Amino acid sequence: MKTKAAVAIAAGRPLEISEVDLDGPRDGEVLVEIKATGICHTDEFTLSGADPEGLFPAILGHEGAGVVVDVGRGVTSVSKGDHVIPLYTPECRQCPSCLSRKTNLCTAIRATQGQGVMPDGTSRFSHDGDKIFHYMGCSTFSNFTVLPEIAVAKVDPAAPFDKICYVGCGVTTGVGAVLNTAKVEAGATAIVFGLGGIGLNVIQGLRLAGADMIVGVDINDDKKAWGERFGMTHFVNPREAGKDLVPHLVNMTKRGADQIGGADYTFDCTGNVAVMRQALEACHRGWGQSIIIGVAGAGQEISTRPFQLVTGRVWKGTAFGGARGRTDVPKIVDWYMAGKIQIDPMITHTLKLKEINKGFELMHEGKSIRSVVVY
Ligand code: NAD
Ligand code: AHE
Ligand code: ZN
Repeated sequence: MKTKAAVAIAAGRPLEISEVDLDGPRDGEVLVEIKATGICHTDEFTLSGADPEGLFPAILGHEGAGVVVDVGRGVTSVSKGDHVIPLYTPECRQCPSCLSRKTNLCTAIRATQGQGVMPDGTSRFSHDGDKIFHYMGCSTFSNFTVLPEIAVAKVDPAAPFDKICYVGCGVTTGVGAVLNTAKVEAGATAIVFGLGGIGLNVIQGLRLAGADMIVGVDINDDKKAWGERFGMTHFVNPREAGKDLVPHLVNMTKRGADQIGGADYTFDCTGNVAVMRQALEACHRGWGQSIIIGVAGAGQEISTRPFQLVTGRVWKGTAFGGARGRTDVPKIVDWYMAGKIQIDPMITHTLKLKEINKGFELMHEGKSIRSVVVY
């Protein structure tokens, strides 16, 4: 079949809208009509050329929602007409990682996913006979896409596609980092670095968990009002705190008799390795945990004095908020439908596919929280 898609031809180039060829689903695969897709900073990261796994030409996008329109042989868990969210972290429930119950990082198809192909080693996308790579196993910047059955979560059909597509990455990552990875307890103090599409969801996760003090840190002052909307209690612009940002944050979070300071939990939602260090060092001595969510470019490394860890601070990372997609994503959609979490106000821009490059410009300019393309 033919489908409309935004194709990433090469690193650093705007996406090109074209009609591409899409082969139907093979055994264990489903064909999904994508109804809406968000644009996440990770799409920008890969398009920029900073992603060591980046392949071109590819169809990017990993934050979608849509309808199953066809199924391959052997598919049992979804049928035509089901509303689904594609999962860049699938959940096979059979691999050693899924069975361990210790991680959400299903390994069933990770190798081929990183090579931009389906589990059988081939791509379903092409143009004039030339292969186009899949991206993160999702390729939601195409109106129709093919996914393995284990990489779709069936969700409430009453939920609006143009909002729940955000659950496909940003909402689940932010809220999940708090609830699944950090396991924040009521009364905790927390600092969130970077108040974009992920950081604001960390903030709403912290509010849900009952955190007392939620400090937001961003170089863009416009983010102060955004953070406050979702539960942030204090805001710091690092450009004003200068070199003293970490002591400033430690001082702000002093509580209790010992007056040592430092947060119980910090979250990096920037992808900047210097910020990751600040986030670790702004943790409380003895128990503070710093969660890395941001994705850093090829060749970049984190560093700190080992003494920071010797004295009890913990560095952790999280992918997709530690969520097991087929199990947890439908629940998060239900939370949204029940009004437990907010999505609508974070979707600042709704675009047509032909306007998708505008979504990347808005992100660069710091003017959007989430842009969503509606097909
Ligand atoms: P975004 O562009 O919407 O937000 C980034 C925010 O960080 C912006 O508000 C920006 O002003 C702020 N910022 C930039 N430099 C800063 C600095 N030095 N100090 C403080 N704030 C700073 O991006 P997003 O969509 O929220 O994504 C954030 C990061 O999370 C990206 O690196 C993205 O690739 C990553 N990500 C990771 C996962 C995961 O599963 N681990 C999932 C989604 C996104
Ligand atoms: N390809 C990059 C890493 C990118 C990365 O860390 N991706 C996150 C999801 S970001 C979603 O917006 C992730 O899930 N990582 C776990 C995994 O298995 O990819 C690189 O550095 O090579
Ligand atoms: Zn993402």
